Amino acid sequence: MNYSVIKAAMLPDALTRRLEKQFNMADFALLPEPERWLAAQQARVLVVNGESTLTEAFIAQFPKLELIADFGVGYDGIDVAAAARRSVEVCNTPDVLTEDVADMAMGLLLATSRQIVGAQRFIEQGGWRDGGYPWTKKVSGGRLGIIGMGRIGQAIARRAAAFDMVISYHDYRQLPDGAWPFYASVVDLAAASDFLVVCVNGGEKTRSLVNARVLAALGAEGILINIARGTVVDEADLVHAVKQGIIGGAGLDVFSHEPEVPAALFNRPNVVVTPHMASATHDTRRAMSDLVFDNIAAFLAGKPLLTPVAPY
Ligand code: 8YV
Repeated sequence: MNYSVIKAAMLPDALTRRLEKQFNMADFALLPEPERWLAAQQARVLVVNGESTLTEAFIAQFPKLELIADFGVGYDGIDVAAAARRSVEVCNTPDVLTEDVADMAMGLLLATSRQIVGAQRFIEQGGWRDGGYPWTKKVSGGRLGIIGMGRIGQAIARRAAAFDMVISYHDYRQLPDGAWPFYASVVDLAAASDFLVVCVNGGEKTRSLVNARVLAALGAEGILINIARGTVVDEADLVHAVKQGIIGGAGLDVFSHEPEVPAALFNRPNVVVTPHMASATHDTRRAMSDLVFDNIAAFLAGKPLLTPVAPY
């Protein structure tokens, strides 16, 4: 059996079928030994997703590996430097999911600030019969701090501009065009914001970038939104801040130990949680699938990758 393409993560069924048909792709986790060992010796391409963890030791199991194809834009779980040392290329799925993730950030921002989920629970539990729902926090015209002004951050800024929001940002570098005020310090950005949206890359460089100090600076009226990676926010500090009213609320699509979500965040009117679904629309998941397929097809035909990644 020829195992040149190996699936090492959850992928959409249609993409899996297409890769199986075209490249005879095998599922690493499902292969029985000794076929699994044989597959590892033969594999030229590994297909993974944005939640995958590929350490140097994991990559070393595949001596003939040439490409890691990531079904996702985030590749913080892949040791890209270790891959590069072995001349293994990495590709991801940028751009095609930008608008969906930005939509989700705005959805969480509105749902959390206006307590849309809590208000639905209020109706379902019969609360409306005893009076109206408590007043909530105004979004339009508010001060929005964006952590990570890349493609997704800028897509959020475009949407927020239509809500007349006043936008500032933090990034590891200041953008050359200076369209929005830049804060070198996340604490200072939080102190100057009513809403703080996390859309920076995950990984060691940004681990716990949003911590107790940042949350204290955001303050008792402030709302935190995270559509990036759970690792960027110190989850214990966040839970403490929510429980103690140190921040006003949180809208979260990502968590530190997915699929586990701290139960302390449940059933609070000022907290909205979703299961890492920001890019999970039919259109976008199809576009991501096509991009993964096209990258692999190009690579195996000896052509350049469509969307290679550079180590960060
Ligand atoms: C996906 C993501 O949920 O693009 C990313 O980095 O985290 C998401 O779009 C993930 O890659 C699918 O498993």
